[in-house]
Amino acid sequence: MSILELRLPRKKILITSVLLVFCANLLSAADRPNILFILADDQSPFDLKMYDPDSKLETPVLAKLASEGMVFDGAYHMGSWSGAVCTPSRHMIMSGRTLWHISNRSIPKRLRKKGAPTSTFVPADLPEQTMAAIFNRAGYDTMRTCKRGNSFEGANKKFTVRHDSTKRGGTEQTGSAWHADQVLSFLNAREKSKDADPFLIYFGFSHPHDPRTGEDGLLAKYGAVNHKDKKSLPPLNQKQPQLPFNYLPAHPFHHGHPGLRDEVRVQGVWENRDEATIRNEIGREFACSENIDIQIGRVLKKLEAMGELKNTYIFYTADHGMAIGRHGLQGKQNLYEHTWRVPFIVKGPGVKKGRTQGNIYLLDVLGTICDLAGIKPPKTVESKSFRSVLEGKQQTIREVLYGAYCGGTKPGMRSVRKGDWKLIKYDVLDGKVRETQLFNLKDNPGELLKEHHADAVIKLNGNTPKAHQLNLASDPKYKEKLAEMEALLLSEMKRLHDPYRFWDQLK
Ligand SMILES: [Ca+2]
Repeated sequence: MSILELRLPRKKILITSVLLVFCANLLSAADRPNILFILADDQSPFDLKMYDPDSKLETPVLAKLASEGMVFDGAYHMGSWSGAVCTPSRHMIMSGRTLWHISNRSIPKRLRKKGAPTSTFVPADLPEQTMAAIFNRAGYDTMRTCKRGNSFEGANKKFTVRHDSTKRGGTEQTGSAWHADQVLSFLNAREKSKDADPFLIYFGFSHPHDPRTGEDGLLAKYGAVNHKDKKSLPPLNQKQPQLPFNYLPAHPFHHGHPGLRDEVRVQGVWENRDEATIRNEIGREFACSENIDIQIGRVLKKLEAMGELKNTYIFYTADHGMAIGRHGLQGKQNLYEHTWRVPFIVKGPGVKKGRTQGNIYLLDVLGTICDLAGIKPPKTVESKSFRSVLEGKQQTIREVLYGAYCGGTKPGMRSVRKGDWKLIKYDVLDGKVRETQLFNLKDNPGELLKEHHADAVIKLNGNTPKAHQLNLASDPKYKEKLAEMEALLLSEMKRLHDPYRFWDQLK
């Protein structure tokens, strides 16, 4: 019995309680969760079996992560004002801000405030309010590996340990293994120095972004070759993945970005959309994606051996999706689900197992990891925390989703989704292309168009669409729904400070 208790017996309970609370606070400080944020570069959710059971891609590590954690069916990137869709996507991830609030480049010169050095919507000290800066201030050790460029350099510089390099080769030194090696050296150093601070690791890959130079063994598994000869087509091989079920040999109208690199200059594809080219290219993509899975496995194994896995939130996603033959497109500059959506898996303490809609943007990650780590995010962060979804208390945090592609001719493309309904509009090439698409994603999840119903396409992709799986925008039955979605799009454009308007939005 202590002297304190002898002298103050009646206060014993109170003092003991105070001491207990004090100790508990110390404990929670030391026990703050680690964050491992894993980002693939250019990956459609539908490449992965958990989003398309027919996919040939084998990712056992991600499959295990998904079975032990939560898989999101409604995770989106908000869009892009540049052909380099990576750039705004990564700005949004780093700052937790919406598309028209992240960079001066997003606002056309004629619409900027006269003399203003930066957009009205971009705080001057934004890099100080980004992921690593916030977590550094909260006492976290921050580490990052990723590709170089097409990113938010001001935010990237804030990571205490940083090893960025673009690694798109087919060997350990030149490919995805290099990124995993950087994370493993950080963890080895941490183990050696017995560092107990919580960590935030930003584990980015340079793949499966093109050129999709896979490792030989993995390429062979998917029947693919690193095709470099523009004058010939790659060989067909039965091991190659089949054509996507929403494949088209050409998009029905121009996408609005003439000369777009991703649609005309990608090594191995160029302007070809034939079966051999697309199947070989998907095989290359899968070879790169399986390698990513292997590399994630190495890092998770290390965390487990260190006893850190249980206290780590693991996020797996991509900066945006990808077409590779779907809808006759090749790149990331469109707003179909394969490209607007991203894969999204989370595992960690208190995360319920299963599937959820979520309706989140990548920009919600920052607010959410702050929430999970007990950090108050700065006012600049526009994320909505989806912690309640991770804990199984809610299915979704957003009713309405907005998407933009504005990197080619203006105003470009816009999309809006609410429930099962989705609208996409195109106003490009100086008014030469003005198109509206209305889909019911429950009835037509692949966003099939009338072109998918052509006999030649059905023969090629082996998929017979149902009669109603069409763009419903011109169907009089859905006139009211169309008007509702058009109004919703305009209200989202205004709410998010989209500086453009479409032909039929101008009064
Ligand atoms: Ca990308």
